[in-house]
Formats: sequence, C-alpha cells, structure tokens
Amino acid sequence: MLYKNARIENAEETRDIRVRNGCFEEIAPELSPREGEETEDLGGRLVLPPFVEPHIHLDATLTAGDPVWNMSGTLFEGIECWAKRKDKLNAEDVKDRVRRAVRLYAGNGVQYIRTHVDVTDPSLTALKAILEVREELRTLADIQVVAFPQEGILSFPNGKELMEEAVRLGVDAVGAIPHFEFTREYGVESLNFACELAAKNGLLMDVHCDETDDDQSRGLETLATRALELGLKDKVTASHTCAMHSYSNAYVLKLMRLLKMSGINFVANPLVNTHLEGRADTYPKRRGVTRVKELTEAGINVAFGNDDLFDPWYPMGCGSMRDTVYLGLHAVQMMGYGEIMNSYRFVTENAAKVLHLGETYGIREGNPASFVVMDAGNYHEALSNNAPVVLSVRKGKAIARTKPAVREIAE
Ligand code: 17E
Ligand code: FE2
Repeated sequence: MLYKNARIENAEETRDIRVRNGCFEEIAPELSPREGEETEDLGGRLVLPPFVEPHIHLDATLTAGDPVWNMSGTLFEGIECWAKRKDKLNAEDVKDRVRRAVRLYAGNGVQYIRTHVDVTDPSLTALKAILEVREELRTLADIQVVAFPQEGILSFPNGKELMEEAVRLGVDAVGAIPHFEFTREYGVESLNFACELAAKNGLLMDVHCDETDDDQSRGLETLATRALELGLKDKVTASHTCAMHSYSNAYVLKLMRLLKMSGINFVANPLVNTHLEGRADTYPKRRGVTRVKELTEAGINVAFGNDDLFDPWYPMGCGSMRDTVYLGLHAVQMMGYGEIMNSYRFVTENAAKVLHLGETYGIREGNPASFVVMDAGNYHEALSNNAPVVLSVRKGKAIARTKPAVREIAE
C-alpha cells in the first residue's frame, strides 16, 4: 500500500509512505507504485502518530446522571455519585460501555489508552471486566490498566489487599490518591505502599496526586522522592497535580529541582480540572491546572488527558483528544505559534512516553504502520478548525474513516 503526499508532523515537504506487512517499509519524498500496489493520495494532509489517551476512567464512562447527577460539580460529589453507580456494576454493563467508548476513541484516531480502574470495590467487578474486554478490543486500541484506589488505600477497608489482588489479576500500573486519604500521614504511607508495590512487581505507576486547590497538599514531593530513591523514575506519572497551581512560587522553586532529578512524568487534564477545581473559591477563582508551561520549559515530560467521558465528574466528551489540547493551551497560556504547532505532542509522543510505548511508537521506517490523517495542512489549522481525523491506520490496516462535512454558503 502506498500513501502519497503525507505532511508528516507539520513538515514543509510532503512524503510518500509505503506500508508492507503492517510496517512502514519506506518513507521518502517520491515513491512510485509497484505493479499492482494500491495507492491513496493524502493530498498534503497532516499525518501524525496515533493519538494516545494517557488518562481516562473507562469503568465510569457513559454513566453521567445514573443514578444521580453531580450537582455541585466538585470532585467529591463526583466520587459520591460514582459510589452509588459502583453498587450496580456488572461485567456486561462495564464491557458494553467500554466498547462504546473505545469505538468513539477509534473514530478520533486514538489507538492507545491508559485507563484508571477503581479497585475500591471488594468484588473488583470493573477491573475483571476491563481486563477481559481489552483483549477483544486489541484491533482498535492497546489499553493499559491502572489499579486506582478511588476511596483510598489506607482509608478504605482492605485497601492494601485490594491493590495487591489487582496486581495479581494483571494491571500494568499502580495508582494512589494521597489527597483523598483521611490524614496526611495516610497519604504518605499510601504512596510508600504503592511505590513499593510497583517496584516489587516491575510495574508502572500513575498517581492521582494533589487533585485539590489546597496548597498544603504535598503528595507530589513524596512521590517524586520515592521515584528517585527506588529508581522508578520515568516509570512514574503524577496525574492532575492541581495543588501545584496554588503552591507558592518559593516552594515551586525548591520543588522543581527534585522533579527534574526524579524524571517523573506529568499528566494534566485541563477540561476536567478547570471545571472541578476552584469550586470552593468565590472570586478570583482558581482553575487548578498544573504548571504545564513551567514544567515543559524545565524539560519535564507533560501529557494531556481527558480524564472523563460523560461520567459523574464530567458531563461531556466525545472521545477526541482535540478539546483537551485546545482548552489546555488556553488555560496554561501556551498560545505562541510554535507552542500551538507543537501541542499535538501532548497527546502523541509525550503521552506515549507516559505509557512507555517505546521505540515502536512513531512514524519511522521499520515501525508498525500506525498513523492518523487529519483534514488540515498542519496542526495549527487542525486545532483551530476542529478538523476531523479522516483516516486512522493501525498496524497497516485502516480501522476508521470519517468524511469531512461539506458546507455550502448561499451568497
Ligand atoms: N476520580 C478522581 O479522584 N478524580 C477524577 N478527576 C476522576 C475520578 C475523573
Ligand atoms: Fe483521573
């Protein structure tokens, strides 16, 4: 198969891409079709590596309003609403919603997903269902699973045992939620426990860390220190880190040294945290998105996630990575032209680093032929015009196509 005229990652010049046996065989300025080789002209459209969703809660997806709506818009009411829905979970219900969500993602060019799955459930119903359904969905996406203790590790009955059981069942990563634990001491202890569990089992880590406007929430320094001391480094991801928005600049100045030394990754979820945070403020209202610009400028890896898709925490979402990047750039004031052009990296290579996808991710000869085509000439245009992903190719196979809308203006 020969794809002609691909504008790979905003490049000035187009390239032709030859795909054989599911891999990129040749990428060059001009390739001629071999005898009998099928060709498709991409017409100079933007070609990117597949999108990576680094942070979503698939167990809760598509449950907003069932059985109750989150009226206050706070994280904590979301957790209460979810606890009510959790009581009604069964395997088929989880699988059906996950299938629908992954198909939405597939249509938008997302081929890799990291999902947090709540393990503060004595029956681990959602976890077992997701570990099963992810096998069935492999043709559309690779799904990484994080054992996520929504109601705490030390503050929930048998929290530690449930985390250990999740590891036995085959999760890829260990989570924690230090800011939700009953006490600061429990927060620190939960991080120590989670880091050791990850280290012992050779797993990745992804912590819901300081998702609060409380500037005294300091889970991050503990997580980064353990990541450094246990040699976990970039296997560790700190998600949310909203409190960093509210830390004093003096504290951040000190913290940055540790963050750089630790090598950990960050995931910000701008759509969800601009809406969940600041809820205890009057005016001015903080929006709680972590310091993405400063972290990026310090050479620290930051990715953007959606966090939610129509669930107790967020009543919107369509399975696209576009809106999180679009709003994220506004929220963190990274609106310089170069920043906009490069911002696809928040949901491609930076997110791929979070998931440890390794060298086989990316548009290079020899790699699996996975890429997306957007109906735009570069990423600025794609973001600004909300351009659809017109084609998603996964390991050489076209798995999704979207026809751009045709608009007619009378005069
Ligand atoms: N749970 C949590 O603790 N925080 C979130 N942002 C979501 C679930 C979506
Ligand atoms: Fe989350």
